Amino acid sequence: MDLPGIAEELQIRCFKMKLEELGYNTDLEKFRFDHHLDKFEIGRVIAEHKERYIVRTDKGEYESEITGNMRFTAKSRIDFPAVGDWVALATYDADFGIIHQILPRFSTIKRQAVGQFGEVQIIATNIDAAFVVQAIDRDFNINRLERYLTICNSSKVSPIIVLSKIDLTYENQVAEILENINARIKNISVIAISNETQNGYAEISKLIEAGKTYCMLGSSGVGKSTLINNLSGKTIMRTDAISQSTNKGRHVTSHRELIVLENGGILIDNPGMREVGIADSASGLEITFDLIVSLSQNCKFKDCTHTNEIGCYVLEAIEKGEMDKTSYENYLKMEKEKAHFESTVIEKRKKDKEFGKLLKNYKKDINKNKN
Ligand SMILES: Nc1nc2c(ncn2[C@@H]2O[C@H](COP(=O)(O)OP(=O)(O)O)[C@@H](O)[C@H]2O)c(=O)[nH]1
Ligand SMILES: [Mg+2]
Ligand SMILES: [Zn+2]
Repeated sequence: MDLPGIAEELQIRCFKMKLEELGYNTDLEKFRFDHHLDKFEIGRVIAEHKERYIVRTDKGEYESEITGNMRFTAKSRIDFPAVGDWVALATYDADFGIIHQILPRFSTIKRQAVGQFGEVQIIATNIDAAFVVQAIDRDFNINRLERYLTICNSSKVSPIIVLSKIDLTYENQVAEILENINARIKNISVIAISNETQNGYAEISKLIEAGKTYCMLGSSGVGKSTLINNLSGKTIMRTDAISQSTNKGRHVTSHRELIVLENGGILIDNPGMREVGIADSASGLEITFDLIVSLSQNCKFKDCTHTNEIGCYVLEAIEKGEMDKTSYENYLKMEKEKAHFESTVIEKRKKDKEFGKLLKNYKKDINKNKN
């Protein structure tokens, strides 16, 4: 009898079972196998803070850093690990690890970094669906909602809209807002909830599937962490009321950003975002504003900008009341941002290239002087 073989197999099975609870799947296992990563542990990044990562494997949690080589070859933020990533990890001691490789991401939610044009920032990776949360109070803004949807659509992540804090208003106001959303945004589920009364929780729970990963998107203070805590039945995420006077305590990063619910669903919380810039969301815009895309096929000119052209079908539709004017204006604004983003990326690449040349010549000069 081949006892070690059986033991080994059991161990492998056990290893897979546990990682699967974190969302590990056969595609990732195939990659691990094909790339001979068996000398590493496989784990998922469950929190990040200033280039230190907490990685969860089947054996526990490891505070981790990346290899020097990984940092050296990184071309942008995209090449660094992010919450949601699967990584190959060398572990040392009971709780320290070095990340050697990021396994392929099946989806990446990113945005334009605030104040750094041309730079993108990863919000989370390997996400199946995103809950876009807006509170029904003064946070509510359909333009911003379309912005989040565009980000989801360009990331291949399906969005679900969550309207929170409905306990703060009357039922007919909730109905009115739902109507407004439905007039502009089609084919996306909208769930109205209250973290106080837990109204709407059943509907949300029904959507969450075991082994799938969900990300919370939305401004600070809308109730994302409270929702995760309540769904998990534990206080895992730090909740945080915004202090309007000092602005302090705004971006409270919780210790763990990725958690597994009892029903097997995996949730990623997100520190709030004050701005969500549009990065490379060309296809995202087209999906979110599919009505504009289908209307524009009838425009007289192929390169119609839908702003002042004669024979523009989009403008005609607005005139006839078939297309929402504010939604159209929101589209134009994001389209402009996208164009600006693209041009700054090109500009940045040019500068990087020039700098590279400069460095090369400089090195040449030094070598010349040496000889
Ligand atoms: N009335 C009401 N307050 C809520 C609701 N959800 C969250 N809050 C409160 O709003 C504040 C911010 O909540 P938090 O979950 O930290 O928001 P986050 O920044 O989106 O994670 C806290 O004081 C919560 O108690 C809700 O549905 N109704
Ligand atoms: Mg929070
Ligand atoms: Zn047009």
